Amino acid sequence: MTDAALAAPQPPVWRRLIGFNFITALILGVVGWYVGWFGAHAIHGASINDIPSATDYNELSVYLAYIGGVVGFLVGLGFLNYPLARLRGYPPSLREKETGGWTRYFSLCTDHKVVGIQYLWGIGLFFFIGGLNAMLIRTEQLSPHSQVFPMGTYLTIVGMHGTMMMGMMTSGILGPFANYLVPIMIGARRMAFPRIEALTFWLLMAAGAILTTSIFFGGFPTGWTGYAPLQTQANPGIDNYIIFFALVGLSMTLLGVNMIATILTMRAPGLTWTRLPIFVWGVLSTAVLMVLAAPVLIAVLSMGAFDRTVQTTFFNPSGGGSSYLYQNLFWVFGHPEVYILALPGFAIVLEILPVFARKPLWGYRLAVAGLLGVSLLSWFVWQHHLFVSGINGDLRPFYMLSTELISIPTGFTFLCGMMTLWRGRIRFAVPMLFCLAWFFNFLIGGLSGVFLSDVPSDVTTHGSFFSMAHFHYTIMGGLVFTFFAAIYFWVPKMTGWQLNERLGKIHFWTMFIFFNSTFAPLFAIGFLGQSRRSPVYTGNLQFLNDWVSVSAFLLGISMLVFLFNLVWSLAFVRKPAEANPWDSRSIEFQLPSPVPVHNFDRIPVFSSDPYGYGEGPMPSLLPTGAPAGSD
Ligand code: HEM
Ligand SMILES: [Cu+2]
Repeated sequence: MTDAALAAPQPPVWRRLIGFNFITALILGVVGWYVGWFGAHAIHGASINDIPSATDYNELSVYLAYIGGVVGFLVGLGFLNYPLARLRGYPPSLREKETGGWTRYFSLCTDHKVVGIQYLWGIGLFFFIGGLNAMLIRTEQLSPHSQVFPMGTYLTIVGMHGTMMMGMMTSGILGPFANYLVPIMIGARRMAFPRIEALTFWLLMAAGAILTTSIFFGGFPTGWTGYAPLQTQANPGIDNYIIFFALVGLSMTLLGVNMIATILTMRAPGLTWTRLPIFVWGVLSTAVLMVLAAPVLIAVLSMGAFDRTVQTTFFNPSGGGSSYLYQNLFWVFGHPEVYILALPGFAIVLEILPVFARKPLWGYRLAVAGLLGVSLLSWFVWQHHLFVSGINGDLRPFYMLSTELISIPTGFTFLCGMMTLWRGRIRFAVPMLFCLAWFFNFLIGGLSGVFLSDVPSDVTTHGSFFSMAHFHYTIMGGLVFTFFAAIYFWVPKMTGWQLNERLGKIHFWTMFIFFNSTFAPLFAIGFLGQSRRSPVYTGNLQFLNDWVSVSAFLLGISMLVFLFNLVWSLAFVRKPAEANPWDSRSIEFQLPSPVPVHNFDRIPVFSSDPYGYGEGPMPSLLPTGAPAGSD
């Protein structure tokens, strides 16, 4: 708490624990859950005397219980206070921003920097749970027979891992880093809708808890795609999947709207479109995808929920529905979704490379065109997921072509990145290492994607471990590596403490090596015929599978190295971070670490883009006129 504003006397801790905060939210969440649960039993005609003892479930009870729980949770955090106060005639305010101390991380806070840090820890928690599930999958795969878990449990673990990872990492960059950085990078003091910003975070946390508790309702057998008709027939654990993903969709839509509104309307004087940091362009193109794709997800899941509760037949052929409808709608969301994961990664690479190559970003406009081109094309490819579904084969050539076209704008990103490195003075700091690894991993991910987008080869690789290897190379090798680049690059700025460089390098090298030794063999395993979502494989694949499992465990350990670094550096060593440890020209590094509550004393005026390395002295906003270096 370096901030003078926050050093004002705080009420004692016991006083801060009473009121609208995390504890109240948990209590009201449980209350809301039971209200919904018993309400559903009442609707189903249980007599009032039976309701208190109603421990059986019906479909409706699971939905109403969790909806009640989420509402109670949000009310407990205080999300109704402001709208109600306004209805009673109180003037507008941003009072939630002024709170200080650690308790603000456990409450509704409208400071975009607090929300960014909340997101980092919150997503990190569920990423860890998703990772543990991956370890369990690889434990089962140590043997060619179903050995460790019963079949249904195994499927639940696979689905839980995939769904958790997709749902959480979708906001993996925009949640922590765009919320924290976009206002600063565009010279604003807050996001356009600060309460909606906080809402997106708490919705996501509620969603994560709901998916995790799916195990109490028997889990779900569908994997992360939730295909009907399996979905319609599954036990109530799938309701948790549906509520989880619908809430994630809601959170994504609101996050996207907020980003678009902020970037369009709140840029400081002089910040023209061609001066916008490339990271902000990446956020904008992702946000557009979020706003257009996520509502489709909410819609398709709602239809599934209706099929399960009130006997509609959207996806049920016997009532005139079709499971193709589910598959199409899901992938109309699902394919843009994979670019919602990938684009922020591109943006981080392009943002960080110039700093460590000491060169301006090469081909700025081409890079922007690449980001926008990917988001546009991603709408025209979804049926490549249905090549072998039996749907009309005449559609195949179009989707094959459109999918391959995406490699052109993606190539722009590669080209701009490579040309920025060309003849640069490269420093191999930890964030840079993670960005360089992105080139390697994403190239393999992209090239293997060609085999899946070409119908003749997809017919044999679809549904095998080959596609598993492909998308882990793009999502984990692409997005998750840049996620760590962003952490090492910006967390010192966000927290004010340095991360240990040596541990960072150990983390990088172990993660890079064991990531590749986990996922590269999966291409071969896929070609040799092992199918996805099955604990059983032929005996001749055991050696390769054991190799992969051991590598995966070592990969898991490399994550523990990171976690250790984080906790050790931030909680114990606490070496203060400099304002500008990387000699960056970007505006957030011209502010003190951590950034003060109001970001800027005066709103800055921009006169150039942030990539003018080698072009005169660094800009300075530091209040003390501290040396910002020159380059
Ligand atoms: C420690 C790193 C990881 C390991 C060892 C790992 C391993 C696995 C394995 C073994 C499967 C199941 C394959 C099957 O039988 O179908 C799987 C599925 C999946 N993984 Fe990962 N994974 C890791 C990280 C990630 C990350 C970071 C993401 C995304 C952000 C991710 C997304 C997925 C998805 C979407 C599925 C598909 C689930 C489904 O079939 O429904 N994984 N992973
Ligand atoms: Cu796709």
